[in-house]
Amino acid sequence: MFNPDDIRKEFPILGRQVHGKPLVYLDNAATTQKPRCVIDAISEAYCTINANVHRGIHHLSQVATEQFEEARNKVRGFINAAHSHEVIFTRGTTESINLLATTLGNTLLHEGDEVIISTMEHHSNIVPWQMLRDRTGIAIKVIPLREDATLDVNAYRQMFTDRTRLVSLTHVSNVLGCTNPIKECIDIAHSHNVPVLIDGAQSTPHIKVDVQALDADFLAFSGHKVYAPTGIGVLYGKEKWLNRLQPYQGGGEMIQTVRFEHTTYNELPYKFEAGTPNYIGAIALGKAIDFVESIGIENIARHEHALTQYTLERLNEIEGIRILGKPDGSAVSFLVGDIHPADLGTLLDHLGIAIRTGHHCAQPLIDHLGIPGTVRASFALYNTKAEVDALIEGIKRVARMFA
Ligand code: C6P
Repeated sequence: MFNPDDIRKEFPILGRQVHGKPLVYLDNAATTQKPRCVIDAISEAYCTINANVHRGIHHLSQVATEQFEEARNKVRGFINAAHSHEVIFTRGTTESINLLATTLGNTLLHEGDEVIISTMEHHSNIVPWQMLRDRTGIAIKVIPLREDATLDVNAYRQMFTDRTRLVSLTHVSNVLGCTNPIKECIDIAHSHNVPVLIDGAQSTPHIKVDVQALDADFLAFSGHKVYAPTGIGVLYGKEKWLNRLQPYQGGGEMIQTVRFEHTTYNELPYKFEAGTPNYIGAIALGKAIDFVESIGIENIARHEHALTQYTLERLNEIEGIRILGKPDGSAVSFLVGDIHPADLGTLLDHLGIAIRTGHHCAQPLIDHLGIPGTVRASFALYNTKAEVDALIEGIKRVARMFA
């Protein structure tokens, strides 16, 4: 039985107070808290098996390498990739997208080629393509939104030309909390022989993302949003695509032979993992995946969805409430009358309630909506209805102060 009250006991930080009040942590889209098993895995790895991976003949290095590769295989299972060598460890979603943009730009994209993104992208899925545009002369095309702030799939359908080379799209918006029809978008792109990168930063922690069922060509996500530590993330790529790309960075591990005249590169995935990887982070990510799978991603999705629905219901009690878009996942963005999001966020913080305010690293979306920013509550598996009630009472209290 899924019981958030039991699950909370696994997260030491949830027991602390902030400004003398019990912590109500509703900023999970920014980062999730860590269960004790993940925290312990980091400590245990440093205390018992720490050694550089893929380098040493000695026992510790071999055990560390085994655990590192086991973690890669856990990630493979988590996203149902066909092969573990299709899983590249990075620092997070941002580095994964930069890796792909850089290497596509060095290899397959040329002046006049087009990359399609959407109005609701995070800066991590905008700026790397702009940098590539400035370097190579590619064009960026932006999928518009409908009146209700959902993706305009009909407009998207019309955007393909014979120069379209990639679609790079967020699965779930970090601001609007809506889930894009990613399978449909992938099918449309594939009908034009165009590959798709899914920004899975906000989907992988909350819903099953099966790269084979979706037929995704690439997927980027961050460990720290899936209960793992910071500094570890993943770029998944289909073998056939990764084999066509040149390495991202040069250094140790990504080579086969190095001579001053000529260097040959390692096989997948190592070709894209120059230097000492964050193997402790990867091992801890493996532990976090074990944790999520022991609870069941479907149970997590159901629980968070119910919390979101309950939040929407209760927010509607508040005079002047404006919900942005059509949230159907684990995050809700809103505004209350004329209260500036930063003011509301600061006052809620004094009640021990952690939410995020501002543009959420999606300035073009915020500009499109014509607002100064939003207040965002975002949920994880350990959040409860009582915490939603605390949020609503907090907002009402702030609203009374501004009345
Ligand atoms: N969004 C938020 O509070 P990194 O920083 O690399 O782990 O993730 C970047 C990123 C990429 N795409 C989407 C859709 C995201 O939501 C994020 C991170 C956080 O909304 C921090 S800005």
